[in-house]
Amino acid sequence: MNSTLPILVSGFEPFGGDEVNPSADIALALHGAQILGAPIHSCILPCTFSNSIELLHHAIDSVHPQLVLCLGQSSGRIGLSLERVAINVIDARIADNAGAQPIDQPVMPNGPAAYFSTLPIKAMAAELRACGVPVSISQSAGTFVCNHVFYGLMHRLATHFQTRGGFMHVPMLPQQTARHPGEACLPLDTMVAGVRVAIERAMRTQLDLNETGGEFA
Ligand code: PCA
Repeated sequence: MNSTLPILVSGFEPFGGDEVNPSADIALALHGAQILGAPIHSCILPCTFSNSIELLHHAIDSVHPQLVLCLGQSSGRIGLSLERVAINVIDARIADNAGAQPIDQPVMPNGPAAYFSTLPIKAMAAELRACGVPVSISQSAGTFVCNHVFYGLMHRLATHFQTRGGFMHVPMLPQQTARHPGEACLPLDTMVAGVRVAIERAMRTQLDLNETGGEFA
């Protein structure tokens, strides 16, 4: 892998009535930084089914990244959450930012049922743990716009063999807990540092660690 090729990091605009989305703040904070000599390009995606994948693909085509990490805000996750799999289903619990609420639709009508992340998620999780950042492996990215974009990313990268990609959900920011009582949160600085560490470990790791990130049902 050519380590000087850029890294693409995406975040989402706020949704569901929130005024901020930590994924966008993290992506913007990393824009222009370098990791192991590779410049980071960030883009903010709309929280819409209609054009989020198209805009991500446009960013991939203009940046030519060696690695893509898409970020999204989660609810109910304690720390940073590395997604294992994107599924070919949309089942929106709320309307997206354009008012669309598709139910039981495929992301790609002729696509496979699922794609796995091609990032070394176990190694990334181990690195974050070693740095004291709360982290877990997630077996489901949900069925809303994050899973949609994750699926669209992996569908595109399935024929871009030089580019690895995956998805990380992040918890809320402390200022969001007034609107979301009881939700876990992390300070922005901790999440920015954590995403940086995770990307760096991914760049240094070709073969993922063989350690458990599994769960009981
Ligand atoms: N989180 C939502 C969509 C955008 C975001 O940041 C999700 O988990 O699907």
